[in-house]
Amino acid sequence: MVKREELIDLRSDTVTLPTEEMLEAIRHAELGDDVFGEDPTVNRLEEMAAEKMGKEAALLVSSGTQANLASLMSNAKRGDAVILEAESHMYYYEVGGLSAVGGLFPLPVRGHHGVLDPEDVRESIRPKDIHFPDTTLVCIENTHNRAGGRVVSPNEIRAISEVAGACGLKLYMDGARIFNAAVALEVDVKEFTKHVDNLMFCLSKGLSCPVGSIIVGSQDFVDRARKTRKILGGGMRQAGIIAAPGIVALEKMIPRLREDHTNARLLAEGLARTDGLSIDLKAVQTNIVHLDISGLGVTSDLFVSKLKEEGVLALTMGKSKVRLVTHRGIEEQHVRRALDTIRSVARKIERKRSKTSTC
Ligand code: TLP
Repeated sequence: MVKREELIDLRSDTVTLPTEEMLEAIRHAELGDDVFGEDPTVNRLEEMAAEKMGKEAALLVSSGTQANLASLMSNAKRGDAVILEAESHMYYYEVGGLSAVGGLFPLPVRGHHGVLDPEDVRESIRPKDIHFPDTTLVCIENTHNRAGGRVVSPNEIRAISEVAGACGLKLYMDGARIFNAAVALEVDVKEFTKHVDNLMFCLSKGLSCPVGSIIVGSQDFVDRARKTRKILGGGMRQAGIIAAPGIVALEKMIPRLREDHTNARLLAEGLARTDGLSIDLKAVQTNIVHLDISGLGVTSDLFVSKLKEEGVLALTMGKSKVRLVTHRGIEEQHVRRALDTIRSVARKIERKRSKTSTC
């Protein structure tokens, strides 16, 4: 069994630990009761986030899932229909919260590598009719998790926003990894945010904070989201201990996401040259690598468990797909070691398979 400290954890960028500077910032944070609006550190982080995103206001929440749910509920009323990508995190991984808690009716639309086609959006909007729920919101995800960290470009967002706007719908972005998108295209994050009404982004992923996500939008929208957060039990008291590392993240941690992208590319290119494994290299645009192992003839569960025995942690993404994510703490040397391990596990499976098939 490989020792915990020797494991190479490529399951998610959520496993990142706070930096020393973040821990120091937590230790010295000026605190107050945030439900009374009196935590100066939270207030400062929210102002910084709004400014960075080019919007009026921001709200710190506990998680990306809570940010999405509070945002959906603040953008649409119970019974409304919401258009979202069929593989999106909100539709796929959030326990159906938008219906279970928000009372919203999802209209999933399949995108192309996670990107909605504006014409498909137009067609999926239900006309005003006594039989239909009101369609009031379109949601996009950037970068797109299940599409392997694919960037939705500012032009693609603009085209969707034109259809949404023309039909009187709001546009919301799950921008959990929006800074990865900005770093990948080397543009200011406002190039993405200017086309959406509101969005959320996560502090707790590549930016390395221990907890937290931020909702950003108009003052009026954020006021509603604040109330919705309270309904969801998400009003926090001395939340400055969460906000303090968030400030460090916004000030210092964004440019280094580039290293994660470089490491993901190194990993992807190495794996693409391995028998039995295939990767769509064009799809590797940020810090996520999707590996297709169907050529090995084993399930992804088995493959992932073999990797774990050898000290590499990965996630299954379906029967024959495996996800690897780079992040702070994964250096080039770890990528090279992970490459050797993954290749050797694949080779062993191949060898076993060819032995059994010749008998
Ligand atoms: N994604 C997690 C898992 O839930 C799959 C991960 O490891 O990638 N939006 C997007 C696009 C996300 O990828 C995630 C988390 C969330 C929202 C939810 O964030 P949290 O985990 O903070 O609730």
